[in-house]
Amino acid sequence: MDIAALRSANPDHWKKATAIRALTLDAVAAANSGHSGMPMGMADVATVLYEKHLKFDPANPNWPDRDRFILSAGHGSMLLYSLLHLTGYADMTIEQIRNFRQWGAKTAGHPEYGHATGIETTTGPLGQGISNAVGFAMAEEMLRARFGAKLMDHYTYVIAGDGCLMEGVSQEAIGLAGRHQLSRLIVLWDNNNITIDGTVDLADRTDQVARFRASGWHVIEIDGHDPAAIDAALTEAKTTRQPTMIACKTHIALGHAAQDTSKGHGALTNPDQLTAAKEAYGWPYGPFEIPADVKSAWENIGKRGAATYAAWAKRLSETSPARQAEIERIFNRDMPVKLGARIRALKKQISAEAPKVATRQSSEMVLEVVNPILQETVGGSADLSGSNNTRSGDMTVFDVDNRKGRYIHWGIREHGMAAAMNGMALHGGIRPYGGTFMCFTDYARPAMRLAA
Ligand SMILES: Cc1ncc(C[n+]2csc(CCOP(=O)(O)OP(=O)(O)O)c2C)c(N)n1
Repeated sequence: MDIAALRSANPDHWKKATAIRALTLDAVAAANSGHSGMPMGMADVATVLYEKHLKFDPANPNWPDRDRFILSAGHGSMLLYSLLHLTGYADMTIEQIRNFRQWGAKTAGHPEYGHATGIETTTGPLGQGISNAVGFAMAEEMLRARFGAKLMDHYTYVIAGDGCLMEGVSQEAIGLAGRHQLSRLIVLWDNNNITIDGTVDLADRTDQVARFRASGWHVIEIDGHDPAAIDAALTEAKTTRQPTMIACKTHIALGHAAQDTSKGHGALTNPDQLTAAKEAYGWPYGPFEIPADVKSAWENIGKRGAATYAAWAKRLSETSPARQAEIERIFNRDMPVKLGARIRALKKQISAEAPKVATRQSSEMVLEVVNPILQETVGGSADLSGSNNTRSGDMTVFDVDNRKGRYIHWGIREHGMAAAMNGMALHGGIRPYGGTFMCFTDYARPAMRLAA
């Protein structure tokens, strides 16, 4: 790869992307562990995404109508931590970056939900993030249908690697997204042909482009180091009726001696090679040092969302008080007052009548009371609706032409169902539940473990 040519082609972009690469190299070197190659390879894609497309406001990180960014390739956590630090998330200080992977720091080896703002979900177990993202995108569709595009109108972006796409759960996610035409879901595939053991063909020869197309996705193939191509692909992705996969051809550990090798995947800590990489980048700064012009360019990107947030908050304030209260309630996960009285009445009735019913029937009796009151519940089953009794009488089926539907036919996809439900819950405004038979919950276990 001709680094000098990349530098001179887009000097301003190069400096911003290089800040990510340099912070990654420094943090991994200081920790003496971590994954350098993926953030170095995807820095260009991430820079264009945050600079030109992602709707976010570091000052209001829980804004319900923000775009969601899911780092499915969670081992590349320094990509996310760098972005959060550079764009000005208050809790992602340079001290946190310096303490990458240290006890008590927010900057865990893999991003953990709740440790720092801007981390939308816990990733690390490959395949989970892209599968969570299906739930995030479904939640957005449902809430846009319920509250209107003035209040709910955002995208879910995912960075996924070869490992995410090899994990079986990704097929369940891809199939669901294609079937439901989740056009607000945009996956950026880090197509670098490298995993830990070597090149991808050691273990896989799937034509990923054909695979996504066969599942109903729009696919775009680009050079993942060309900012104009990245920008154009993201723009195109927003015009389609299908979910979009952008295959970003990249070089793992770009500009380092380990570039394009499996050595580049992990911790690049050799001091001479680190110095040589920074020299090639034209980055003469000390460890963790970001020059003021680059930092302020990134901070300006972070401030860009403030006006969009303010406009959204104004639109919210102009809707009816009842609607405002409802949005606040569902995102705060509060219960409607009348639910308690209805549950008490049901308990009283059941204890008086003492009916002999199967557990799935008693579950259904509760759902019949809860669902009409709790409009944020979303039910479903992995093709066992009639056996699990998960659909209450008031629920219609979620589909392309019925985004208000609150019942999902997940198909025979227990793992994908559970992972998507995690995404819905993390999106906020939705309370998902799903059913299958007890023995098949083993198929959903990785996602259930993450939920726990
Ligand atoms: C479920 C699961 N299995 C194994 C791993 C360990 N692991 C972390 S990264 C990785 C290789 C992933 O390759 P790729 O997605 O191509 O990442 P890149 O080499 O491009 O950084 C593996 C096997 C994991 N994180 N999750």
